[in-house]
Amino acid sequence: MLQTFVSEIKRLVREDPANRQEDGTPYFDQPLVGVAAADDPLFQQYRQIIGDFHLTPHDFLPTATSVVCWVLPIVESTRLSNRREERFPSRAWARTRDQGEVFNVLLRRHLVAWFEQQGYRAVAPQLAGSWQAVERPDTGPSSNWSERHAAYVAGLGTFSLNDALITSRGMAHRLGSLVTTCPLPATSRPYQDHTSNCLWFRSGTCGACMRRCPIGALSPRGHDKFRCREYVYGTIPSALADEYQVKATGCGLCQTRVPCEFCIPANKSLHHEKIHAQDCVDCDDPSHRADHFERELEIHGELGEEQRE
Ligand code: B12
Ligand code: SF4
Ligand code: SF4
Repeated sequence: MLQTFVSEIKRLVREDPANRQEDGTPYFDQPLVGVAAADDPLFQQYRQIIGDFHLTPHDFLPTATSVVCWVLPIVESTRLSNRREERFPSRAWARTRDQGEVFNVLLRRHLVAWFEQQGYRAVAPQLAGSWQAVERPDTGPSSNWSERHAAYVAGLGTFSLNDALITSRGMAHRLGSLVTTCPLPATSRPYQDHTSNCLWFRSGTCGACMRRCPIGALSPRGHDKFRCREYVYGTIPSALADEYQVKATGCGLCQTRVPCEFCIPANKSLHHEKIHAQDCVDCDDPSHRADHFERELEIHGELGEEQRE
């Protein structure tokens, strides 16, 4: 059954005209799919980790046995266009947030109907009447069903310094999920803890996403969600919504031109970006940048005194 489901979601991503940009390029590449058991203890633990407002799969569908999650990787041309930006998202990124999510909503609906055609019940929490946006001083803007946390249980990726989920296809993606009574085998979680894929937590290096955020919403203390939201839902749409012909623009600068953009970053890596040198911050031409290389080396095995120096 899982294979038939995976074939169906892949077919929709490949063939559905709603997954097409203005020039015919898809919004999203082929999806990653993971399954969690509806009674996985993590869903109960999320009521402490996230907050007591967070619902479990059984709150959405009391007889649910499985939670199916998918990752829709954003296509390379869109990622490349956002990499070039320093202040606001590219048009392609904004349209992916706006129109790409319209496709993701259709996908949730279609996949719920697909399970029902197979004789099971299914609910997409994000579209359910009981789904709610929640705001509290301790959690900031959040919701009572976090698709990233569901995808973490389903073995699809781990959290990061900038909060995004780093999957085997990186963090430039959108997520979807549904709960169903169809019994499916749970996917294993190929990580040690909830931040294993992020270099900041894994090896105390990187921090590239902090330098990418144009408003300083990322710091060693993490993600200032209030500041980020004001920018993503206030400043950027005010400046660009009409020009891009969208309602929502997103931002995602911290998800592009970073080592975790399209893969799980390796410890031993060479990372290159263009930065403003301290003495040229006031330069009039924004295309003038200094080259900034970061090289991380991981050495295995016994080393002699001389080799250590
Ligand atoms: C509210 C919201 C926002 C808020 C707050 C974001 C946030 N970090 O929570 C604002 C408006 C700022 C926002 C902005 C953006 N968002 Co938004 N947003 C949501 C929404 C609706 C709910 C998120 C939620 O409930 N989070 C719950 C909170 C509590 O999670 P958290 O703070 O990240 O969790 C931390 C703790 O739980 C902690 N933790 C501590 N101990 C433990 C232990 C364990 C075991 C675990 C697992 C975790 C854990 O780990 C986490 C990281 O620190 C979701 C859709 C959905 N229903 O999921 C989209 C969603 C998260 N957004 C998304 C995106 C893409 C964006 C933007 C990039 C905008 C854009 N499209 O360009 C920016 C990115 C900002 C950022 N750096 O995260 C995607 C994320 C996909 C991805 N790549 O990860 C989602 C999933 C939408 C979707 N369906 O694809 N968003
Ligand atoms: S850019 Fe670096 S520090 Fe930021 S989330 Fe990615 S791996 Fe972690
Ligand atoms: S999405 Fe938020 S945190 Fe990321 S670069 Fe934009 S404003 Fe900064």
